[in-house]
Amino acid sequence: SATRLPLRQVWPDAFVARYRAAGYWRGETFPGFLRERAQRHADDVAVVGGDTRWTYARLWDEVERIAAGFLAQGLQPGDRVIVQLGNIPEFIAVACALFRARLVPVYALPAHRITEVAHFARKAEASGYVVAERYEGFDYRTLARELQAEVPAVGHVFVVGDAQEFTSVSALEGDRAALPGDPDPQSVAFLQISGGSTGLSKLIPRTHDDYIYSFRASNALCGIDRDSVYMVALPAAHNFPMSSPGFFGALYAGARVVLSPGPGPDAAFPLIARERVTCVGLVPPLALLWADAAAKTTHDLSSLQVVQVGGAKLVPEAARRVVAGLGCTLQQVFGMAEGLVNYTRLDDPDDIVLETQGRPISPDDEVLVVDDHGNPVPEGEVGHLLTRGPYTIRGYHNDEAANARAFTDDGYYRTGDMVQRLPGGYLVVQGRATDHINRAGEKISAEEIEDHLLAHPQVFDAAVVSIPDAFLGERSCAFVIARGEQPRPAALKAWVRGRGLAAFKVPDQVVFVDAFDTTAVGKISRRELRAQLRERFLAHA
Ligand code: J2J
Repeated sequence: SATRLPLRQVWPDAFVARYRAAGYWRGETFPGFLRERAQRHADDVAVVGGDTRWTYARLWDEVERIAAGFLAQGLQPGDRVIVQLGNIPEFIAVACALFRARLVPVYALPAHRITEVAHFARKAEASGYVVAERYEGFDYRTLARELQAEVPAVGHVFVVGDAQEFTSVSALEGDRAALPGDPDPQSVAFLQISGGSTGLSKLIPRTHDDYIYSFRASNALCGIDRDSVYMVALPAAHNFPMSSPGFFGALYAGARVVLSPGPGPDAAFPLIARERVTCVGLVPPLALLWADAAAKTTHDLSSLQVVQVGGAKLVPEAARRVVAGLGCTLQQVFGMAEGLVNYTRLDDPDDIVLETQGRPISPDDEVLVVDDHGNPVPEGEVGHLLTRGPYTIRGYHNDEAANARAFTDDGYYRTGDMVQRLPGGYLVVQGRATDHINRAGEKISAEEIEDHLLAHPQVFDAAVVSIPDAFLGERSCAFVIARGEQPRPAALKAWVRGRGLAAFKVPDQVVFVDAFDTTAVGKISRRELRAQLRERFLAHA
């Protein structure tokens, strides 16, 4: 049987006491609040997506049915279940059903493929996998077969739609009276996926108490109440549309969640008009696309009150275009799945909204800006951002080596971001200390892609670098030294794709070089090498 993993995320006792006393951790749980909303707002519409419109009562009914079905199929409370669903109502029903059955969702993105999903399955010691028959043209049952072949411990596969040899989600049934009581609020509710700056993605354990605090507090800062209509335009598995305030914040408020089948204006605008959407979260390139499309659209976007932009840096000039194009309040959001989320406030002056990435949610978010030696830098100077607080994790799941690197002895998370702190605690993101590519909000680890390139027989060495991109913000460029005959760039891209990775990780560009200039100071670090290559590339661009 699977190892019993620590299902409690442990903050030191003094911090637990402090976060409770301050009223951040209230002992609420996902099933607890959802059941209450189903009673109080029974006939209000909770979730809209595709042809589905679920009231709060109906959503809860689905949650109980699916939860009882998971247990009837043999899953045991505490088991981890990978959820890989797109922006469909079943995403929400399945996640909440797992909470209800005391199972632990592990969220994968629809873009992830076998290599990533198998890694999550091993790392989480997962015993279940939930997919849709098909999403964006891809058949996930194929992926399920590959996963079971690679990681046989994943014994249960559930499919939304035609299940073939697997178990159909819509047919799940079980004894609802046998469902367990609500979980310990301090227990781990789910595992979120990290962007992963060094090598493979890490798993982020979030508790009921800490996560619910983050979106309850977000609601107040983002203007979400029972009358709000929140649109999920980014992939629902992303922490941003899930919790900042996200669809969970919206459900907590008794508001309406509208799932857009795609992030672009074509999919989203008609839904905004039809459902009178009031709030949406976007990454910068999308926000700019929306702003341009808004000028030409015939759809009525006048219901939009707040457009949030985050996940990657929104430069002031782009921020101005977004405000001008969409004509509503802009909110910058600088967050991370590990915890800390910063918002510009809805009533902040224009210069703050246009030029900063906001300030933390909580008075108890502790933020340090330090130099390379860990010493605090003066206000206004750029340094490494470290943080701890009532919704920031103290460690990754099942990853001692990563924890030793990513957390200080006194429990601060090293975000890897370089920031400047202004008066009032506002942060401006000025770069990062780790080598990942932030491709329109999707984070790509340079090291992970280099490892896949190095596995190619015609690759002698490779360095993956982020290059500024007018549309994406950043794109990825692989500098490659060939071994023997030089492969075609397209062949190398296909190789990375063929290694079973998400499409967004395929290098946007491949540049062949004869050698890496590592002679000057003898051996240099990969990090220095990547920086050098970036500079060389930009000088010639
Ligand atoms: C610059 N960099 C940013 C911003 C994130 C809300 C919003 C976003 C995320 C997210 C999230 C940025 N300007 N406005 O989880 O709840 C970069 C930083 C950060 C990393 C985290 C949320 N907003 N970033 O993007 O876990 O480098 O979370 O450390 O995907 O994205 O990525 P992720």
